[in-house]
Order: sequence, then C-alpha cells, then structure tokens
Amino acid sequence: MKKKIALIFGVTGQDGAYLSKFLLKKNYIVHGIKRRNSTLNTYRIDDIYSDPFSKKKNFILHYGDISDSLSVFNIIKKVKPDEIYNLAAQSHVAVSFNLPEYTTNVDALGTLRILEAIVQLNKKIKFYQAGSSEMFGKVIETPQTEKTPFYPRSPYGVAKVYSHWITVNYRESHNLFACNGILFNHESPLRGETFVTKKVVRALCRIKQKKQKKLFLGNIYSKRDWGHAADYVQAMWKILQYKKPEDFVICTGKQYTIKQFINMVAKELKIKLRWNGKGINEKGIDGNNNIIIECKKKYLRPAEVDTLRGNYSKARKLLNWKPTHNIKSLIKDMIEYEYNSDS
Ligand code: NAP
Ligand code: F7E
Repeated sequence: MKKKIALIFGVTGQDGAYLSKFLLKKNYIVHGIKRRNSTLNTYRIDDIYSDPFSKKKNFILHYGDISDSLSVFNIIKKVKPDEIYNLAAQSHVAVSFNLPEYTTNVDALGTLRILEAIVQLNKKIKFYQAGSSEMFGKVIETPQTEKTPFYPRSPYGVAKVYSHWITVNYRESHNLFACNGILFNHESPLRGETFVTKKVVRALCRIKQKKQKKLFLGNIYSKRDWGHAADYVQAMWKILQYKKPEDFVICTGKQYTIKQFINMVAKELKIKLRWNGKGINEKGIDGNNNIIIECKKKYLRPAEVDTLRGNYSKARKLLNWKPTHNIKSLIKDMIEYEYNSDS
C-alpha cells in the first residue's frame, strides 16, 4: 500500500517533534518546514533526521516560512501531501503583546496562506489547524467545550480565533476536510524553556543541583488544564482520520494553579518549600531559609487568562481519545529529562 504523506508546518517545535515521531511509527512519510535561523533549531528532531542523500528517506525537511505565501505554495505543490498539520506559530502569549503585528501575520494569515494553497492545488488534502484554549480567554463558562464562545485576551488568542474561523469558513465554502483542534496547554520534556512548566521544572532541578539560586515568575494564581504533548499529537492525527471534518476540544478536565504545580515539582524533588507574603511580594523559601522563588511585575501580562478547564467528552465519544498522562506522570517525565540533560 502507498505510504501516506504528511506535511508539518512547525516541525521544529515541541508538538512538531512529537507528531513527526508518532506519524513515522504509523509508517507515514513525513515532510517538515524549518525556518532559516542563524543557529541550528532542529535539536528536537535530530534523532529522526534522515540522511538527505539516502534514497529511502522518510523524514524530509524543507526551508520555508509561513509568512511567505510563495514558499507555502511551492512546498505544498512539491510535496503533494495527503495531510497538512499547521503547528507553526509565534506561540508565546506574553510575547504576542510585544509583537502583535508579527504574531497576527504568522498565527492568523499563515493559516489562510495554507488554506488558499490547498484550494488552488488539491482540495482533497486534509488540514489540521492548531487551535488553542487561549481562544476561550476570559471564559464564558466552565468547563469549556466546542460550543463555548470565544473571548480571547491577547493578540495571540485573537489571531488563533481568526485561524479557527477561517478554517471553518474554508471547510464550509470550499468543501475542504479542514479541522480545528482546540488544544489546552500541553507540556513535555521538549517544551520551550520560557513556558511556565518548563521554566519551573528546569529551575527547581538546577536549584536542587546547586547550579542556580533563584527562580523569577509572574502571576502564580492562574489555573491551567495541563496535559502531555505525547497524548495530544495522537488526538491531532485522530481528528484527521475521523469520518468527517469537525472541531474538537482536547484537554484533561483537571486544573491546577501555577503555585500548585510548583509545590508538586518541589515535592517530587524533595525540596522543602514554604510560602511567605502576598501578591507580587509572595516568596518561596526552602528548608535552609533561602528565598528560591520571587514574583516580578515584568512577568505579569497586560491581560491575563485566569482559569482554563476543558471537557473532552466529544473527543472521547467520537475519536475514542483520552489522556494517558496525569499531572504527576507529566512532572516525573519532565524532571527525569532535566536531570539527564547536562545544561
Ligand atoms: P512551539 O514549540 O513554539 O513551536 C512552534 C513552531 O512553529 C516551531 O517549529 C517554530 O519554528 C514554528 N514557526 C514559528 N514561526 C514560524 C514561521 N513564520 N514560519 C514557519 N514556522 C514557524 O509550539 P508548540 O507548543 O509545539 O505548539 C504547536 C502549535 O500548537 C502552535 O501553533 C501553538 O500555538 C499551538 N498550541 C500549543 C499549545 C501548547 O500548550 N503547547 C496549546 C494549544 C495550541 P522555530 O523552531 O524556528 O521557532
Ligand atoms: O503561561 C503564568 C502566565 O506561558 C501559563 C502556549 O503554549 O498554552 C500556552 O500559553 C500561565 C499564565 O502558557 C510565568 O501568566 C507565571 O497565566 O506557560 P504559559 P500560556 O500562556 O497558557 C496555550 C494553550 C497556547 O496556545 C500557547 O501557545 O503561567 N506565569 N509566571 C508565567 N508564564 C510564563 N511563561 N513565564 C512566567 O514566568
């Protein structure tokens, strides 16, 4: 049987790496788009990189950029994929306040560029759009489902709402197999170092190993529904294998504050941690009375998403998907990786 071909925009990111490995196991030929960078940015996928001169390549990288229509069009034309996964994004919410125009170009118009290329080249290509729980923002109801109205709170969230609706619009007006995954926060050892879970795990591991003295954070009272990226990329694939194109919420249904997450990491690392003070003056103190955690205004956002908790009933029922990891196994996985890395 002919192998299926997948094309991943955002292949060098956390989800791109997990999805590539998942699809290769499913016997796909995987193509990915990487950006030109002054330093190497493929560390998450170096272990699956094929020799570019080998005849049996099953993982192939192309230079491209989702802000460049021509490169998007030409790569899709050349690769002739069966499935496209759009994971490419300026994905940092706080950064989107500093780079609103750039974030909109990549996270909103980038999606349009792919959809338009699909319409021009081959309407049979299936399309997955990486939607986000950030679209729910200042939540209208809890838990959030596929029917919950959006109320984004950042340029990132607003751009993702555009991508959500343009995907729905192309599905309805051009009859595309185009789907939105509305994914809640998902983490892993490969998470970018400036997202809060990775920042906390990495810093507390380094503090435990006496390589670092302090961790600086922002608002530790927001609540998130955190899952594991390995589970969530499986959902992306399942969404594209469903009999018709639909949108799905993917989450765990459980939520914790950042402070609870920190306490769980500290407990796992056997760091005695107590808290003192309130608000921005709250501090985390270890068993030797050293202040190891401080909150700084610099890390507060102009508008915060205070609480997110999803309901994945639709995915469970129609896709037979459920998370296999819980917060404890996620933390263990992240700590183990940190301890085995030499930075
Ligand atoms: P990530 O680690 O930040 O990866 C983003 C990827 O997009 C990287 O490969 C990045 O390339 C690429 N990219 C950025 N700008 C690009 C451009 N102009 N052209 C081409 N590629 C570009 O994000 P992630 O956590 O894997 O998330 C994957 C997707 O899911 C993103 O769209 C994100 O917004 C969305 N999402 C994530 C979560 C989550 O909790 N992780 C939840 C919901 C939705 P470089 O490596 O060169 O930077
Ligand atoms: O922040 C608070 C921060 O940056 C989580 C992206 O993958 O998930 C991610 O967006 C919470 C926020 O993730 C720090 O204010 C406190 O309330 O880890 P985060 P995010 O903003 O939820 C969604 C679903 C996406 O789609 C995004 O692409 O933690 N927080 N102190 C902090 N956050 C960071 N980054 N750094 C801190 O020092």
